[in-house]
Amino acid sequence: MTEEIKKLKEWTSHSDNIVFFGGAGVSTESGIPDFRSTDGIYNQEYDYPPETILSHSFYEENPEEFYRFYRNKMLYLDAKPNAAHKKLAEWEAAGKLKAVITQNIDGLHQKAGSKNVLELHGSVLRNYCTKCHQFHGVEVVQHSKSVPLCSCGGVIKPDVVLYEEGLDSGVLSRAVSAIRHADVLIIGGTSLTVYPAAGLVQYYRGTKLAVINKSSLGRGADLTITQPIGEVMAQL
Ligand code: CNA
Repeated sequence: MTEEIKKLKEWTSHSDNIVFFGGAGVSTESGIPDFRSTDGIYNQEYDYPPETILSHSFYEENPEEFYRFYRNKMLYLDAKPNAAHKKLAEWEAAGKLKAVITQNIDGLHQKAGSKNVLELHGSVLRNYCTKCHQFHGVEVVQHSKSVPLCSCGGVIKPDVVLYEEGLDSGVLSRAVSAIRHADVLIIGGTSLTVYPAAGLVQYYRGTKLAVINKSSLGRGADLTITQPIGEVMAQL
């Protein structure tokens, strides 16, 4: 065990107010590609950059292309939680962790057993009709050949925050409050480049900010670990 991991273990073993803030890198060890790693979605061949396809205006103007990309690149329904998701759920059950704040939309934290998950960008598992507002499971989107439609004829939209769309203010304020009151804040598997989510970090007031990220974020953390997050969390 490295000195950094030893230190994080010491912090987390003495705390009952850990908050975790994570991104796509938390799920790469579950086989879901992130956006910005070398094998991430940004480096795969596609007609448009993901930020363009996953924007509200693109969704409105090219719904068939949006759903083609979405079905191919955003749905990993067989993925299983890895050691990072599991450790966070274990800490919550033991009364040590207050919240998981995630930019991920894959539902893996809940699959691992976490209860207080603040999904800043929504979830692929929830989908709703834009006309009659009925909720639908992900299968309707997964198995649709083109734009998924409700029995009422309305378009079914994933409950996922697209670029150009606003975040849920209730989720955002709960995230701010959790971070503001956290003792240990662990930021993991995120490039911290997507706003407003990335700006949440500024609300932390403590002195135990740990970053676990494969690439350096170049920010003033109290502890930085540049190893795969699942491997790190398995040792805590
Ligand atoms: P990102 O910009 O792709 O950054 C991921 C970061 O994680 C990078 O800095 C990587 O170096 C790092 N990383 C990758 N694998 C690991 C690992 N095993 N251990 C530690 N670090 C690792 O992703 P962000 O979350 O920062 O960007 C925000 C977007 C990506 C959000 O809007 C998400 O909805 C979106 N996204 C989500 C998923 C998902 O739900 N699993 C997948 C792909 C993209």
